[in-house]
Order: sequence, then structure tokens, then C-alpha cells
Amino acid sequence: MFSRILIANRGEIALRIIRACHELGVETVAIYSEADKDAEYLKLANDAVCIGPASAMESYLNIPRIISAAEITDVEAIHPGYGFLAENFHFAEVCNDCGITFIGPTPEGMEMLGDKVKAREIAKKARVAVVPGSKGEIEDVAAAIKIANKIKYPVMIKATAGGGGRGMRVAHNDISLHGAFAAAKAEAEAAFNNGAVFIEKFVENPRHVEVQIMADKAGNVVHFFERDCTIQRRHQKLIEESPCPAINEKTREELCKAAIRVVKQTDYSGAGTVEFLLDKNNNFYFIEVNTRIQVEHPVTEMVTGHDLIKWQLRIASGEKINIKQKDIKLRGHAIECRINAEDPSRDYAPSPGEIKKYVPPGGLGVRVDTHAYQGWVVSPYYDSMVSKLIVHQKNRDEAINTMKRALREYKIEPIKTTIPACLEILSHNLYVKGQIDTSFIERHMQ
Ligand code: MV4
Repeated sequence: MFSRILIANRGEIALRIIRACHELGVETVAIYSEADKDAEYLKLANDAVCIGPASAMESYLNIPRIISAAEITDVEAIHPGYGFLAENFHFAEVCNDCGITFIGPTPEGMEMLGDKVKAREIAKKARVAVVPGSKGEIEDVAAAIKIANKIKYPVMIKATAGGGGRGMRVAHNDISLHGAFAAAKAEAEAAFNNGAVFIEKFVENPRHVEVQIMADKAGNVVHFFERDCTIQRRHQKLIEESPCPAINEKTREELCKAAIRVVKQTDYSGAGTVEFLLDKNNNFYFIEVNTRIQVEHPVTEMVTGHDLIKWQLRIASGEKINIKQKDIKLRGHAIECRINAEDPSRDYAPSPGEIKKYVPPGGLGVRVDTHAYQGWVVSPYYDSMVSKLIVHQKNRDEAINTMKRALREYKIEPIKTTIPACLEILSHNLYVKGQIDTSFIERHMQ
């Protein structure tokens, strides 16, 4: 195991990684921007280095500054968390070139599975169903029209480098395909500096289900079952749960085995998430792979009892996975609500500012992952997520009850948060019945 690592991130995930490290006897170096200088979690780290001003470009995204901090503090490895540089294969390459272990896949693994067109081909080779679509990148509208007429409308144009729903457009006929193609390409060019797009049949009102996998450097791959992340608003997940309430044991096993087959096609290592769309008839289709630990990893930890951040550290330090797939068991039901500093009554407008009153919920089966506390000032510079509330219970109905009880206890004032929105969703009869799809919020939450 490493003796000291640097955490190239901020907020709740930085604290989450500090906790895992200290339980493993690993020293931690935190980095922070001027906007985060008062964060309490910095005092828990063994060392903390200011790397620049509030702007992420000059701090958490600035590779030379992060590498300098790592060299000054003599760390052996860097954990990137999620967001920022977590899926930047150039950063992983720089770490390796500097003799610092990047806690994540190899740059090649990130590049292969991070590219959606390449990942599609890898999934096909693994005999995993993909959404019908183009073989590779599509160069022009004429080619797009040809494929769209073969696979039939509606279709979706997607950026190969895409993420967060950017560079994605739906088209219902040849006429609208012209605009959709140009818009997706322009958005991809602006957002990712890469205008490459491909085309897929549009799956209407699917569920979003993803499988957590972990791979070691010796080629062993295990899964930690699935998460249902269907409750989203504008591609921002709001509530996640595990297991997925819509699938039976047989589908679950097929889904998880499919995820493992995809990953085994490459020499991937570390944590990964294989994303699928689930249609009305419970057919699942591979869509993409996230080559990082995800925000919603705690629901998987609660139902499996495995600390996924510790697994990342063990694998990066060269340890093999010493457990058998059959010994990873699903126990009960977990739900996570994302508490963002946003005002649901004003179209989820950002609501930064000082937290003057902070009272977290507690009790059996309640977990709060946050760096927030009374006196913490939520900065307008970064993502609005201030806390994750996770509950674990024997079954889904009890988990919903515990979550509602915990959300009502949780006081974060006077800033506005997504607590009331989460409560409203959890109280909706269709959510309770598990009858949800990705359009749930826009259709049922005014
Ligand atoms: C799709 C899709 C339907 N058909 N692909 C969204 C983000 C990225 N992870 C993949 N996403 C989707 N890809 C095909 N071929 C539906 C989604 C999707 C979605 C689309 C619109 C509104 C909300 C959504 C939530 C999750 C997934």
C-alpha cells in the first residue's frame, strides 16, 4: 500500500478519500484553491497545499500546479476523485511520466473506453447489445441520413467525446436531422474540442442503469451489481438507488455479466461504470463507460458492504482482487439523494452563500457524505452539490420511508437546496411504484 497520496479534488469526495486513506494508514495531501481555504476537511489531511485562485482552470484543472504540489510533498500517487481531471488521459499520462501512480485506469484504458465510438465496437466484440447505429464516426449529413433511414427515426446524434448530455441531439426526420447534426457537432467542438459525432436509434423514455465494476492489474474483474440513476434533470442525476427495482434476478445477472465482458476486452484496471439504457420491455443496451469512481458510489457500498475507494487504492498499489464474485452479495436497498445548493422553485437556479444553520439527520441506516458544516460558504465557482444523503434499509419501501424521514430532519439554511424536490419525488406514487423513466421530473414535477 502507498504511504502517502495527493487528492486532486475538493469537497465531499476529497473528504471521502481522506477517510478511506486514514483507515488504511495512508497519509494524505490535500490541495485547495483560495475559495476553499477555510474548508474543515483540509485540517484532517496530513498536509494541505494552496494551488491557486478560485477559478478551476487555475487550480483543480491546472496540471502543472497539481504535479508541483505532488512533487513538493513527495507523494507516491494521486487520486483524482470525480469530475475535474478524473477522466483526462493526458493527466494520467503526465502522472506516470513523473513517476506518480495515477489512481485509476491506464491512459490507454481511459482513452479506449472513454471514446464512445470505440467503446461501442468493444461492446459489440464482447457480444453485448448496443443501440442500433453507425459503425463509427459519421462525417457528413448525407451519411447520417442514409443510416437514419436504415435504422428508422427517431435517431440521436451523439458526440464521441461526449459527457453530461452535451453534444447530443434527437432528430425525427430527414429535415430535422440537418439541424441536429450541425448543432451536435458545433456543441461537441465547443465543449470537447472534438467535433466527431456518431448516430444511434433514439430509445424513448428509457431507464438509466449502470453496473459498478472493479478490475485489478492482473486481469481479474468483478462487479458490485447495478445502480438505477433514472431520476435526472437536464442530465444531472438527483436520486440514485441500488438495486434497480425494475429488473429480475435473471436480467440482473445478464446485465452484470455483460458489463464484465465489456471491460475484459481491454486491459482495464481500477473502478469503472458500464452504463446501459433499459427500454420499456426491459431490454438493455450498452451506451458508454465511465472510467472513474462516481458520485453515486455510496449506494453500491451500502448494499454490498464494500468500500470502493479502498478497493481503488489497493488495486492502484498493485494488490490483486482477493475475493470471489459469488462472495459479493446484494443486501437490502439503498437510495441516495443529492443535496445541491439550488432553488427548485426557481428552475433550480444556483443558491450559493453561507450556511448559517446546519443540522444533519442521523439514526440507523442513514449516511451523510458532505464537507459542509455551519459557517461553510457554498462557492459559486464549483458544482452546486453540497451533500449526499444515503439510506440503507431491508427493502425499497423502508428505504423510501427512512429517506423521507431523514430529508425532513436535514436543515441547511438559509440557502435553498434540492431537499424539498427530493421529498416531492419520493412522495410521488409512480416513484413509490418504481414506475419511472428519464422524463419523470419534467413530466411529473411541474
Ligand atoms: C441515449 C438515450 C436514448 N437513446 N441514447 C444521456 C447522457 C448519456 N449518458 C446518454 N444519454 C442518453 N442516451 C440513445 N440512443 C437517452 C439518454 C438519456 C437521456 C436522454 C434525454 C433526457 C434524459 C436522459 C437521461 C438519461 C439518459
